[in-house]
Amino acid sequence: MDPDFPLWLRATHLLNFVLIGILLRSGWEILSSLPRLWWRNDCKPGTEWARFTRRRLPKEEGVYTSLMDERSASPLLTLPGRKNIGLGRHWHGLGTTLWLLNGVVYAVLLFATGLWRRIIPTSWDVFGDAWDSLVVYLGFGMPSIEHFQPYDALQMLAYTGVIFLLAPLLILTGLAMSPAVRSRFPWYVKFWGGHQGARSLHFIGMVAMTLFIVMHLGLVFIVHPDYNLPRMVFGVEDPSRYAQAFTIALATIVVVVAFWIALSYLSLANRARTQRILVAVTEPVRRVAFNWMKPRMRRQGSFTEDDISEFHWTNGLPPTADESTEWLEHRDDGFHDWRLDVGGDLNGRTLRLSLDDLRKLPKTEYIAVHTCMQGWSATSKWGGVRLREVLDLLGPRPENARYVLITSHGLAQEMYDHRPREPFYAVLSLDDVDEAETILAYERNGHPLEVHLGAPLRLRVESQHGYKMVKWVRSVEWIADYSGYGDGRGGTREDAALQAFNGRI
Ligand SMILES: Nc1nc2c(c(=O)[nH]1)N[C@H]1C(S)=C(S)[C@@H](COP(=O)(O)O)O[C@H]1N2
Ligand SMILES: [Mo]
Repeated sequence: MDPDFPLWLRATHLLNFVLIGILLRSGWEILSSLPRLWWRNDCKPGTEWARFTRRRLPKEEGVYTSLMDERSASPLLTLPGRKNIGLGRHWHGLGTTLWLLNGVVYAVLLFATGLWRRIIPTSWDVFGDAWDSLVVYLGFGMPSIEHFQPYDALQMLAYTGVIFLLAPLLILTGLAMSPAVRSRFPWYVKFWGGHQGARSLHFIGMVAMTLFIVMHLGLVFIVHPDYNLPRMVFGVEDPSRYAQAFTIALATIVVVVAFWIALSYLSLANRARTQRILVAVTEPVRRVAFNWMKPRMRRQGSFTEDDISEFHWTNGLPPTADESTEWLEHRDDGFHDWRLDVGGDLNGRTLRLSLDDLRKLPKTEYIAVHTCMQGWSATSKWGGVRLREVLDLLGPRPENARYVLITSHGLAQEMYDHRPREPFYAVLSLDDVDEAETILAYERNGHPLEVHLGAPLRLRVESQHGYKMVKWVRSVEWIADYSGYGDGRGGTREDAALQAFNGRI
């Protein structure tokens, strides 16, 4: 006899439990890096609708950085814990990929086998019946077993809602936070109320999912567990095997929770290794899913003057005397003698361009949303010169050039393991360099760039998060390979926070 709850159903159910735990825990890690939520897309201090920190934000721009706002969470609770947003994001990416695969297998088999009929309601009566069940539960009673066929109306509504509304909402709002998606489909991010709308809805969806899991787990053990548990474990309705099923279910939960926590400590035991492994397995998915997206921000539906923000968060403070006296001197004389070094070994020469030289090149201007991977955003009009055009002043691209290295006058704000702070740099792939919106910006909202936002020149790459957008730029050059720079991961945030090179999400 075929079991009522076939093996594929029980297996996807168990896997779903494991993966949702990974998603929740890594999601909390990401949230702990900026423990506040907004609806306003400039994240102006004091306007957050929720916060999970006692710290008050200074109202002034450019004195407080988002790295300062990061909270350390326990590895018992988050994945991996202890201020590791880079690894948390990798786990979230891997978790999402596996969860989507598992979900697709489940949905296909659900419809192929006809089992969808016991989950998706096909009659309006379900609402009345669900109400009756609810009234029984609220009176601390429970509906008798005949109501469960195998699910009662309340279960059908809850399961249908979670699988076909809540899960898609989480996926869609998650996607809306990818810079690659935003640069290619600006209207899509606007649809969700901007980056902060998507982020807040993603959070609310997470809370709903968590509440569902708690209720679901509780009720399975409280309401006719002698039917539920043998079905879930053995696939058949057999109350005589209740004790056995109960033991297996409980042991499984203990093992899964231990597994979640073990992932945190294993990740923390060797963070560099964890990054290597997670990046290796998530990279192919990112490539297929995001790397083809090219910015289309100047098209209809893009951001307009009305979107420009009142406030702009900061990450990384201007160079101090121990970082660059050179930059401080330039700042003090209005960047008059400041020069951008263009070129290096591959070209065999270096051009030194002044701000005036750059201003004489064709100007590119567009309105764009800046997002930090930690979660804040701000919209500005950026003006500057295409990176590709600056590099072209050196002549054709050297044949062995695979990347562009951009260096800064400042040091990294902090590194993991409290290692010495390295000079801030970023490496761009040729695809990013060739995007028309990849610019060296000297203006914001029509004014020369502010000191805390990177004066006199900063990078903008619209299909990436902020960590690629080097401020206080010192030099740009073609390179063949990035393994010799910093820790060899292709950028300071890759080195310091173990973020993925060419992340795009
Ligand atoms: N030189 C330098 N550039 C930097 C940083 C930094 O610390 N130093 N932080 C990066 C990060 S993580 C972000 S989110 C953006 C923040 O840009 P903003 O301070 O102009 O808002 O700058 C990027 N560029
Ligand atoms: Mo950032």
